[in-house]
Amino acid sequence: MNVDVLVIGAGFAGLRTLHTMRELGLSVAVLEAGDGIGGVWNWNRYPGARCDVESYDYSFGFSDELQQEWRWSERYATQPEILRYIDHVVERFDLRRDVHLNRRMTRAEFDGARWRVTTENGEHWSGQYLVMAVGNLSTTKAPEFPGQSSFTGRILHTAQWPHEGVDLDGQRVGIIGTGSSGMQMTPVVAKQAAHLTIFQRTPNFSIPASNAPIDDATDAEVKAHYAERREAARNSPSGLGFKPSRFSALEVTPEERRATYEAAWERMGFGFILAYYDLILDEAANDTASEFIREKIGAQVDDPEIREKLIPRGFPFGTKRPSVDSDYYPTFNRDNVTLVDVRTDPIERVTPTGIDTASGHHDLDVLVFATGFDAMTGSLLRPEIIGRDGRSLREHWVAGPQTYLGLFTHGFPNLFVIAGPGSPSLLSNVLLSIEQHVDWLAELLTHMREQGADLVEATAEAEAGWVAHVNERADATLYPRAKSYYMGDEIEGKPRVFMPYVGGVRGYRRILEKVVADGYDGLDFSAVRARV
Ligand code: N01
Repeated sequence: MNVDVLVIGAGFAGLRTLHTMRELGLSVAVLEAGDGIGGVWNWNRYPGARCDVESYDYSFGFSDELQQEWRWSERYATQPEILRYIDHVVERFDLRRDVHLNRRMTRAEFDGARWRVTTENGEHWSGQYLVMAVGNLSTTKAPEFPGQSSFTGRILHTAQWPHEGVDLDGQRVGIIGTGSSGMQMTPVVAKQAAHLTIFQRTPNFSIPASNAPIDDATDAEVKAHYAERREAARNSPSGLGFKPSRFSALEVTPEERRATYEAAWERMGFGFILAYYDLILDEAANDTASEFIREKIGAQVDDPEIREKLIPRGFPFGTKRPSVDSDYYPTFNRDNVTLVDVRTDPIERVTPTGIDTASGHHDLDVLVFATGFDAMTGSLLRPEIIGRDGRSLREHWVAGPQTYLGLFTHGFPNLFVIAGPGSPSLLSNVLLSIEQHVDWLAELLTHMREQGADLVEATAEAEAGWVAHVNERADATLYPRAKSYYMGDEIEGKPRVFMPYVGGVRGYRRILEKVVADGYDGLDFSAVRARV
């Protein structure tokens, strides 16, 4: 089937692209690998899954009617509530008819004018534009331990959770991984399971979510000032509306600093990192925050040995994506919960009845992998994408993602990546970053139509300049100090480069605006009439 715009992925990014491109009068088809709409929110159905960005901000801002009519029930929405919201959006804007489920793109090739796409089920599609809306955390990572196939219980991955749910009542459950997914799941599963064993490799920093139901007065207040809230988010570094402090953590008294941290701990979630402007820039400044959080984590755990295992050390707070938790640490005070530190007590093998670590055997009925994703590039490099001159994206990105503005790749005309590597993406409220990209692309395509251009491609110079800028900005921060998925550390052999853009949502928007003001600087347009 031939359309103007082929979109890969029916999560928030794909749906927003569909809606906006349709409004431009373009024909659009969205190909989705899964059997449902919703992207990560369709896949990640593990118990306790919820968003750690506030509901009012983690929602579409393009329609005032939509944001006025939708009623969020909690400060941080659960996965089922977000999926209901997505469903509402799909119905309200009549999106379903252009979404094609169970169509995993396996190959895309540029033929000089259009993108020719093949799906796993053998279908052929073509589009003048190819929009990759595949998400940054969508290709799951599932390590294989020796003996794993002999396990007689059930093996699950948080990001491929069965739609019908899993009854964990009275089961002996093991969870490998203590990132956001593992941390969210732990307190919920501990209440259901007969016994829960957590296999932890790297203890991470976590701030309390301070989740709460939203009452009518709060809802009315937010909705009365929604436009200002969105504007504040757009003008903040992370798209969460938090303004960074103008002060250094090192220029205030210890008493002042403590009061600031106490307030941030109670309310700010991710915003904690902005309590002082230099927390992510200066190690001594960061140490003050890291130490405060370590103390707070320790205070929640009774047993000194377990406490010691849970306290993060060896990397600055915020450099490895922190979590926002609800009762994670007190869960380790329960009698039915065991913590295994696999750095000192490594997993040796999976047996038919559980896991053998160096110190002994752990009986399990269910083994959950909360081991995360091949982040940022996983879903872009899994399919074969062949650009101009027969060069593949895998070849072009062999040393790490090469993009201009995180949107374009030289040699791949009319291919756009939404909220991908080289853009604020995972360092931002990704929903806001998605909308920023889609709106900017809509402007670009309108410009192309007005100019009679069919193709747009980043120049090699613009791409090289942007990659250098992304790295320079990252190197001026503490981010590269941690082993993290921002740096590609989660997958062995992945190039070690910093992938998101640290310049912030507001700074990035200014760059996008300047590119337009400078006549789409860094982009080449050509008028080869598309062959359909
Ligand atoms: O994945 P992760 P996640 N042996 O990569 C461990 C978003 N998210 O699914 O740190 C033992 O963070 C690994 O250990 P280590 C959010 O952006 C959002 O939890 O590599 N352990 C780590 O502990 C988040 O950051 C929400 O040493 C192994 C864990 O598995 C992102 O998704 C909710 C291992 C993986 O943590 C990913 O979170 C949930 C091995 N071989 C997720 N391999 C929201 O609320 C890996 N690990 C929006």
